[in-house]
Amino acid sequence: MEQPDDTPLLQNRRRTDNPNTISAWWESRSRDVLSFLTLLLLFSIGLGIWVYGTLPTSDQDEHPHEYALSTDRIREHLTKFLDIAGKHNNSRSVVNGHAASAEYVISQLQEHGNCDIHVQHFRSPVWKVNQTPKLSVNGRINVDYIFETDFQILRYGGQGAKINNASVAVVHGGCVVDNVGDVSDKIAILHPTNKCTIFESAFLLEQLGARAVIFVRSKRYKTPSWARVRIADWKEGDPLMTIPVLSVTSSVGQVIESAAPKIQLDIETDTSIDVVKTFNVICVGRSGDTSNTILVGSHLDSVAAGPGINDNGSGSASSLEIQLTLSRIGFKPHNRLVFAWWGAEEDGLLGSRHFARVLAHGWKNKWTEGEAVDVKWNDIALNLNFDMLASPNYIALVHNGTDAPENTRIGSQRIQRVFENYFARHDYPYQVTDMVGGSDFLPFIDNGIPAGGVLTGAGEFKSIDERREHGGLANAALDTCYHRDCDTLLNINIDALKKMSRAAMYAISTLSTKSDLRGFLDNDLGFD
Ligand SMILES: *[C@@H]1O[C@H](CO)[C@@H](O)[C@H](O)[C@H]1NC(C)=O
Ligand SMILES: *[C@@H]1O[C@H](CO)[C@@H](O)[C@H](O)[C@H]1NC(C)=O
Ligand SMILES: *[C@@H]1O[C@H](CO)[C@@H](O)[C@H](O)[C@H]1NC(C)=O
Ligand SMILES: CC(=O)N[C@H]1CO[C@H](CO)[C@@H](O)[C@@H]1O
Ligand SMILES: [Zn+2]
Repeated sequence: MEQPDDTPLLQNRRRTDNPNTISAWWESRSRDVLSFLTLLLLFSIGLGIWVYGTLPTSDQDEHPHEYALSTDRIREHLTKFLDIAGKHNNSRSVVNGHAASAEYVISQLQEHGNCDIHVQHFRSPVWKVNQTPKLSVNGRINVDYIFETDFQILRYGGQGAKINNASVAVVHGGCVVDNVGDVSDKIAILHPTNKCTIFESAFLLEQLGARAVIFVRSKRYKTPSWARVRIADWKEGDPLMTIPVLSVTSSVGQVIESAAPKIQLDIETDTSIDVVKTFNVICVGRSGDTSNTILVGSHLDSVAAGPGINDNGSGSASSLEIQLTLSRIGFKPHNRLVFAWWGAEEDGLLGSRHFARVLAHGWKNKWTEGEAVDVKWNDIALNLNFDMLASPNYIALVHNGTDAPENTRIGSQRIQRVFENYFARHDYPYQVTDMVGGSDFLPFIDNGIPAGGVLTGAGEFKSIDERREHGGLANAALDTCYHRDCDTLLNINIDALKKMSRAAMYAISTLSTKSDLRGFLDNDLGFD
């Protein structure tokens, strides 16, 4: 008699063979096979789950915006900027290729971008030196001083003049009329003080009838100064220097001051200051919370001396491509994005300063009415600034939020941390650098808006330790072509451009998707 079997199929097969012994053997065997298969199955499932769990989801899946950004396309924008500079005396400065660069940015935004474009006009003074200036002393001593070695003309130092045989007035102080003395028809020589700016001194002396002003540089410096003798945040209607303003080294200054009663000076300068009209381009995003606006800025002009492809074309081309990429992938920010391409940065941040003056202080020039920009100052939660992003011998630099004024410090530190997270995730070396001046974040942190950004360095040298950490060349400038005519496409470090533009994209996409941006910016991390 056979035991009823729960597996009829096998039972049938057994019947064809020897009914007794074989069926018992097969029965036990088949149970083994079955449990083996079951175990194998369970094991495979377990293995699968384990493998799946430990398999990293790719960085690309987690940070799609970074990978959507094409370095090649940023390079194409830079090629375009270089073409434009080539057609405008090899420069994209206010008086050369800036307008054509802006037209290119606007046409790209109109064609492929997703924003309302506003143009904001303002005036900017443009300074030019046409001939090498001359300074000589006659009388008890006779010397022709050497330009750039013994003396220098300060930027914005006058409209040019030919002064013969003028006597010298040694001025002490020079900030208030009382302690100036008689300077009328004389060349005033003085040391800068920290009681007033060099412009305030020089302008007072001009109003008191001086024919020229000479500042003596402190002993600490080997060369004369090339500072700007101009109101830092100059606006239409503010005064500018008319008489020449020079700087001499401390030793030349000593000679002139001690011989002053017995010598006369000749000064000849051929310079000009023209006040020209220029503009900012602002692209106001069409979606996202307007009361938590993120303003992404970069400057579009170059210095007069070169095409400015790294400085600061690399920042403006990157932010252009970031806006176009976000439009292309249909990015919907939680917080509105506004992109700005500043004009006249190289003339002292005048574009971003104009923007702050109009929006934060309600300042009006004659174009303000017709050109209202659809952004309120208090709606701007933060500013991200991208300047030079592709220096050939670069160091990845992140602005130090602790440098910001107290009311914007915590927010600026938070922004700094966002960039640091990017470099840490990719294991890229980076350094923290100051945030005290020199670029367009300044009008923001000075007017209550936290800011941050990344950059790759300019004329400063790389130390041996920095070379160990960051690669490249030691004892060489981070950008040897900084502010020079060789700042062309060859001056672009593509690795830096890729790394840094993606850092910018990461910060922009991360911050614009935060659901409580203001809360995030107010949250003190307890930095140093
Ligand atoms: C380029 O420079 C030349 C000579 O200095 C000048 O005549 C010309 O007007 C300049 N062109 C532009 C577009 O600035
Ligand atoms: C220069 O001025 C001094 C002092 O006023 C005068 O003695 C001298 O003759 C002048 N020299 C010339 C070439 O005008
Ligand atoms: C950041 O700035 C603060 C204040 O100026 C300074 O004390 C600190 O050392 C800076 N940090 C770095 C990493 O440079
Ligand atoms: C990062 C950087 O070096 N940017 C430069 C852009 O141009 C301004 C004006 O010349 C410089 O001061 C900045 O340093
Ligand atoms: Zn510059």
